[in-house]
Amino acid sequence: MSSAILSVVAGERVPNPARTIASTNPANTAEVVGEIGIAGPEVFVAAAGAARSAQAAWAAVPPPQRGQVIANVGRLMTANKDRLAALVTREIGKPLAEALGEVQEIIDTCDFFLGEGRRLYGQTVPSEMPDKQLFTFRRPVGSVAVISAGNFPVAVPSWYIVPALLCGNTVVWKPAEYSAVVSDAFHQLFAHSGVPAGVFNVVYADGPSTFEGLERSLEAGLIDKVGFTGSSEVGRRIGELCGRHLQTPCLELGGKNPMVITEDADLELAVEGALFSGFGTAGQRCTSLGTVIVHESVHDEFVQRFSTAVAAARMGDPAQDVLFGPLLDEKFAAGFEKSLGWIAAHHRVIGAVGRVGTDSPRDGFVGDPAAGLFYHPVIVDGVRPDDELFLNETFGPIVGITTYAELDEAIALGNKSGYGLSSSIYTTDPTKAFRFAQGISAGMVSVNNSTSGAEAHLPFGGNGKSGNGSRQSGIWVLDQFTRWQSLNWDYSGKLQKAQMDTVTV
Ligand code: UN1
Repeated sequence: MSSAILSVVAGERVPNPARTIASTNPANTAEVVGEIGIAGPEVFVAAAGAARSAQAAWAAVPPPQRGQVIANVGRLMTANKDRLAALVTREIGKPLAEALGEVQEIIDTCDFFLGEGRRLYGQTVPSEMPDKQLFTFRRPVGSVAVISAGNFPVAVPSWYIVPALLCGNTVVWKPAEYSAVVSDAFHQLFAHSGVPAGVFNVVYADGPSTFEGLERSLEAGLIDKVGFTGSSEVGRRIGELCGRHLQTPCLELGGKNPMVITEDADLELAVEGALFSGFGTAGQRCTSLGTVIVHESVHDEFVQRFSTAVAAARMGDPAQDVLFGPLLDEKFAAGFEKSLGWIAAHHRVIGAVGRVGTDSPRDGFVGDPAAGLFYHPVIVDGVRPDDELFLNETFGPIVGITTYAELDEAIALGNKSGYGLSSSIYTTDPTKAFRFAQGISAGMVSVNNSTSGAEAHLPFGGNGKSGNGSRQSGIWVLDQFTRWQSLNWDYSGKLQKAQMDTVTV
């Protein structure tokens, strides 16, 4: 189909896709947002080849000038903020206020890294020997493959692409198919910002073609680093593939993020935090709240207040003022229904469960419930530590609740799932807050705030099943997209041998 969105390799659209799919509006599944041409693995390999060919020239551009290109990206994102956010809302059903926040996140990321173009510091290091000086330099890694999920189609890819480009790398990006219309608008704004053809390539492909294309590219030596955001299952496969080629990918995977509420917590604040991180974005953030671990003495009051707040929350049409809209697409809806199956089999659930339809109405629903992939928010009280719901990410509007008596027990429960992305504690006692932060194995800890809401200049990433320890954002991500080179410069005029000619006093 000639009007389909096509992959871009070396600045050119790649014609004749293997097939075409429709990206639909999840709030109104009858509405097609765009047609996407899905490429075969050879297009991924061609894009990796283009990235490889373009890399040396891009790395030769002085970093402050690359920083200027990143500044242009930030300006164009600002100028197109409303348009892009509206497209995010239409294509993945994210409420408009959140979609605007998401575009703000790439603007903040550009803001941070444009200045890094003037820093990208190395060090001078003293030598053991006289008349010798040592230095360190950050060198670009080379060509980077970015494979990103569509729940944050603007912010999450920007965490890889912006610093990767700034550091002198070239990029092959494989965005999620169900957010490809947003991805195409995103990619065009980079092209208009002065990113040269071949430096940033985009491939619209399905999972199997991406794996095959990535494997072939790694074998051909065309990719030096992979950045992936998505499920732990796919992340493990990518890690295995990269490991065979002696590469360490940057993996940002799932989460089962706990929120501990202590006996002295401000319950109103905790309810607000649990509502936002449990049901905001329909629970489809990797940082969404998984399980509330509440002190037994305040359990009943918390549950009562929380369920009242959830019942009163507005949901529905994401273009309006709602807490959350539909699930991302049919595939995510099917996955969530599967989770609801095992939940229904093992738990007594508060309130309605399943798809909100005309036969299953909900107070506070805005818009037409039958038109989209809308699901009732689910609270499961009395979750036990060996329950599926306690241990596995559900990626939908479900929050589990369990109780504890001693803080150490709450921390152990918080670590039990084996994920370790985000976490939160509501307490008025600083000692408990610090003890929690020290004991919880999570990349991110919030005190008196929800589990979600990263800032663009703080390290983002997780432990255990949530990743391989890599961190994104801020200066920390520079270690993903550069490699340290040491340089030793001897001006003594003779061969000095380390250790052997070391001067001792
Ligand atoms: C994700 O879902 O992959 O802090 C990332 C947050 C968001 C990012 C979530 N800004 O929750």
